[in-house]
Parts: sequence; C-alpha cells; structure tokens
Amino acid sequence: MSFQQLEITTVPKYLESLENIRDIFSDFRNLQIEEIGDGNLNFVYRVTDKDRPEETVIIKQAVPYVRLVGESWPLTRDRIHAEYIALQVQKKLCPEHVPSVLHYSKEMSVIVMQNLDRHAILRGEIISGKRFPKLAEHISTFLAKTLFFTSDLYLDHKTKKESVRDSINIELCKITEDLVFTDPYEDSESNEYNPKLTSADLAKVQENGPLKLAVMEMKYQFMNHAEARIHGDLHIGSIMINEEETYVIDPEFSFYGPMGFDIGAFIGNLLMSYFSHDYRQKLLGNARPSEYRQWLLDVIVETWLKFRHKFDHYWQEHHTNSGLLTWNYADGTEDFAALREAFLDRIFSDSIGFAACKMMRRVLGLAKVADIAAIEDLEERLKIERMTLDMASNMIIHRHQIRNIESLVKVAIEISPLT
Ligand code: SR1
Ligand code: MG
Repeated sequence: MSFQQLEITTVPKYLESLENIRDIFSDFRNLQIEEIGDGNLNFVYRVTDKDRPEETVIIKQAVPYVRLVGESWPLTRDRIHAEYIALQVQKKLCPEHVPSVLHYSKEMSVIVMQNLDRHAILRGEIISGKRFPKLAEHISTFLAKTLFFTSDLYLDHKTKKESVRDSINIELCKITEDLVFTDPYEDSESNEYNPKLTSADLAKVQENGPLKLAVMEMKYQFMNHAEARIHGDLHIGSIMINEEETYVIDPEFSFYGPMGFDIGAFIGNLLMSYFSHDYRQKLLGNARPSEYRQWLLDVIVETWLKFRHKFDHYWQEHHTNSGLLTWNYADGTEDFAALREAFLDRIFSDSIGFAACKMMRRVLGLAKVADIAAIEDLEERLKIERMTLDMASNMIIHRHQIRNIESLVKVAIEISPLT
C-alpha cells in the first residue's frame, strides 16, 4: 500500500486490512475513533470498540511535515521508522516500561500499538497536582537499563558500532540542535515569547557570553558523544502513568547520544513543574502547597540516586563485558570503583547542563510546556519563566560545581522557596 494520510473515517478500513490486527476487533463497523495527538510532530488515533472497551489500539502516523507548524515545515516520514526501531530496542531491555508494538508499516508510516488506556500523560497529571509513588523507581530503571545496556560498558565493540550506525536520525537531531541548542540563545524567528518578557530578560540569556559558551559545549556533546541509545525527548509528556505502572512513549528522537540528555530532560521538566506549582498550587486551592512541591523535588532526588545505584550495579555485574579496561591486578577493585564514581559524576554534570538547555528552550524557543505556557495570567507566567531562566542559567554555568543532587534542589528552593 502506498502512503495515504489517515483520517478518522479511513481508520477502520485500514485496520481491517491488517492481518495481525484483524483478530483484535470483533466488528470494524462499531469502532469509536478519536484523534488524540497532543505532540508536535504526528497524528495519533485512539480506536476502541463502542461496546467492548477491551478491544482497543493506538495508531500513530507520521505525515510528511511538522504537525505543530504545518506543511510549510516539511519533514520526512523516516521518523516513524526511528521510533519503531527504538521501541524494539527499549522493549527488549525494559519490557515493563515500554508499550508493545502490534503492527508496523513503513509504507504507511504507521505504528499500531498497545493502548495504555488505564494510564494518563504525566504532564497533565502533574499539572492537576497528582502524585505517583513509583515514578522515580520506574524512570530510574528505564534510564539505567536503556543507557547502560546500549553502551560500550556492556556491548561488544562491533555490536555497539553497528547500533550507532543503525540509530542515525539526521532530521530529528537537527530539530534538537536548532530548537534546544541554538535558536533560544539568539533572536531567532522561530522563537515564541510570552509578551511580558522584557528585552532585559532576553538579554540575560541571549547576551550572556559564559552561558552561551556553556550551551555550545552541551550542543557539541549532543552532536558528538555517541554514548548510548538515548530516548532523545524524555520530557514528562513522553511518560504515561498510573499508581502502579509507568510507560515511556514516543522515542522518535532516539539516536546514539550522551546519557545525560535523557536524565536532564526528566530533571529539567520536573524543575519547571516545581516552579509552575509556585502558582498552580494557588489555582488548585491546596492548603499545604509546599507538600506537593516537595514531592516533585523528592522525585528528582530519588530518580538520580536510584539511577546512579542501578547503573553502578549493572556495571559491576557486567564489568567483564566492558571493552574499557580490565581489573585483574592488585589495586584493580579500588581503581574500578574510582572509575565508576568519576564516570557517574560526569554523567551528573552533563545531566545538569542538558536539563538547563531543555528549560531555557521551553521559555524562549518554539514548542512550550503546558505547565508554564498554559498559565493564562501572563504576569504569573512571567514570574515562573523568570525563575526557570534563573535556575537554568545557574545550572549551566555551575554544572561542574554542583556536586550532588541535594545541592541542585537547594538552588531551586532558594529561587522559589517552599513556603
Ligand atoms: C517541531 S518539534 C518540537 C519539539 O517537539 C518534540 O517534543 C521535541 O521536544 C521537539 O523539540
Ligand atoms: Mg514526542
């Protein structure tokens, strides 16, 4: 079948034509179809039998342009192939946190996948003030497994290099290079600003030499540090969750990049949520606003510490796989421990640097986060944006001096006290 853009009316016939989907539905004339995509690139349809809610799938289709902007920004449909391959890799490594693919069509640029119908997008849940006791445990596992087991610390040299080759994702990396690491730091046409941001606010970032130098260092790392097969867009809109389970979705930006990019995306998003709840807790009328905000900070701390512990554990367990060095000499054990510590300290400062870039781009660049941008009172939004920019500029400039996660969180509390 040649490519056709699906529409609500054409979905049933298309699904019926797929041999491995045919058994999922009893009656293709009884389907309810909704377009539910809230991402920036693709169309996503939820398909459910009107009388049998257990008969349900998600269809994701890439179209030859960027959905957020329209046909004036062409983008090849190759991104869905990148997503399909990434889902396969991640599912193998971490099946408990990755949705199942039921069908893939390269020609139609379609992935049919498991409908996570008992789960909701984490960003929306955090905006409405919900907590998830297993979030840090689950995301730290996803990060540790996907980052460790795709790196040179585990794979043999040939598999690793073949994996790097197979993960090349030219167009989507370019979007990140532009939208995360370039445009927000100059007065680019693609930027979108809250009209209340002043030229002095912009200058603090766009005319700040040390900050821009640090951003360019992070950009160069993003472009050149093929360390692990990263998700590439691990913001809190890429996570679906309930009390018991957590799934990481949408890995279309995946490629071999720096480990800290994924960790930083998650931490940076939670910091923005923390600042946004300086105001959102008032909107929600919570009598004890600091409790929810403290929970967000606790998730940041717990995720990093658990990630560090799990990653270190995998490394010790599999160190004979590593092509890096061997340790069969007298001081080997201590030297190995020192290497692991230095390595994880470096991942930590990378994560802080990348988190900062992810935060600044959401205030100054194209593609916002609803936590902040959906705040209707523009003066209140401005306050949150200023906190975000202050935090991010502190983080990126001092990323080598912030020694541990508790110190990072302390900076956030200094900028926006918990009371
Ligand atoms: C035009 S794409 C904009 C953003 O959406 C994705 O979620 C990525 O973060 C990308 O930068
Ligand atoms: Mg996405």
